[in-house]
Order: sequence, then structure tokens, then C-alpha cells
Amino acid sequence: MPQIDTQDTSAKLIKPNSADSNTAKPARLFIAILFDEETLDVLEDAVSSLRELSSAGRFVKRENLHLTLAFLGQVERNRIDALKQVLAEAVASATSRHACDATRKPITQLTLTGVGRFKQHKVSTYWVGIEAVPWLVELHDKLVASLFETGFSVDRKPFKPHITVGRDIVLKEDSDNGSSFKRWQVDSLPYAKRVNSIHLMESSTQEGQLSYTSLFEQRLL
Ligand code: 2AM
Repeated sequence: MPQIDTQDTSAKLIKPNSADSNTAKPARLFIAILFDEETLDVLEDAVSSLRELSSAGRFVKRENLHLTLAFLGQVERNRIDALKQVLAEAVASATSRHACDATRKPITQLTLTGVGRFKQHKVSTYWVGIEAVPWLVELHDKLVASLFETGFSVDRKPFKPHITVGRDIVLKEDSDNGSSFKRWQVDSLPYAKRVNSIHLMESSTQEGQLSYTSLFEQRLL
């Protein structure tokens, strides 16, 4: 199973001038792919084995596991309809050039390739990596470009498709040569599965717990 150990990349946030404002309470939004129960089982295996190796950290709950395509941050709620339009257009544009099945639906398969981490100072973010296949990269690039053109602030850091499974993690007996990290094994990886939609997600904190809610689902045609 491949493992990737890399430095965190710093976010480049580009704020266009045309930001609109109103008085409604803004929402913290991002665009993501969610997974079916079988895929969540694989991801939970990754969380469990990471937990066994760790002495501290915050592990992502099953219901919060996702692949982020674009992070928007705070958005006025009256702009959500414009976001839905961007999602629909980005999907139509990015999937139209790719292979379709017998029912003429695009073959939008994702492969969970292995595990990795973004190293910070004493803690790290741990993740399951996803193969950067053309339809996924095109969808990401199209979404980010359209969001920017439509006047949204959007995170433009390089796309490294991953599902975060743990944050602020400290491994037991971690050492400079990364020996504990090398013991992080997920037998069911690599794992391939088709995905059918993308979601506009709201992130909120309820009773101290991070919670994600799908506001809108856009089918991958
Ligand atoms: P991460 O998993 O790599 O931390 C919701 O916060 C989602 O948006 C998370 O999956 C997070 O990615 C992603 N995200 C991207 N940029 C972010 C930012 N600047 N602040 C918070 N979350 C961000």
C-alpha cells in the first residue's frame, strides 16, 4: 500500500473585488464528494488503525468523512442559488468529455490509493489519498475557475485529492525516521468505487461538535 509523507501546503486565498454583502448570517461552505456505506467502512478502517498508532489527535467521525473539491469559507446565504448554478455548469462541462457507460452516464470512478500525512510542527494531518484522475481534476479546476469568475473567494492551493481522517495527530513513539507512520496499514486499500454526485456542504459547530450538512446535491449527470 503506498504511503506519502509530505509537507503541508499553505493556502493561497484569492479574494475577487465583486464580493456581495447582505445582512443575513453567512454560512461556512465547501463543495465535497460524499461516500457510500461500503467506502465509509474502508475509511473507518483507516481511522481505526490510525487511532491505534496515536497518542493524541482528533479523529474524523464516519458521518464527516468527505473529499473536498473547493473550500469557500463564509458565504452570504442569498448567494446559494448562484452556487447551485456553478455546480451544475461545472459538472456538465467537466464530465462531458469523459467515457460513459451503457446508460450514457459518465464513468466517475474514484480510487482510494493509500495513506499519507501533511506534516505540521509537532502534529500532523493524516489522510487517505485519492487518485487524481482526469474527470476529477477537470471538475475541481472548472469549479474553482467558475467560483472565482462568479465572485466567490476560493482557496486556490494546488489540488491534492485526499480524505482527512485525523487532525492534530501525534503518533506513539513517533521519531524522525517516521517508523510509527510506516506501520499505518489499511488492508482494503487500494479501493475503487463509482461516485454519483457532488454536494454543497455547510460546516457548523453544534454543542461543540463539528457538523457537516448537505444543502444541495448535484448529480454527476
Ligand atoms: P482538509 O480535510 O484538508 O482539512 C471543511 O472544512 C473542509 O474544507 C475540510 O475537508 C478541509 O480540508 C477543507 N478546507 C480547505 N481549505 C480550508 C480552509 N482554509 N479552512 C478550513 N477548511 C478548509
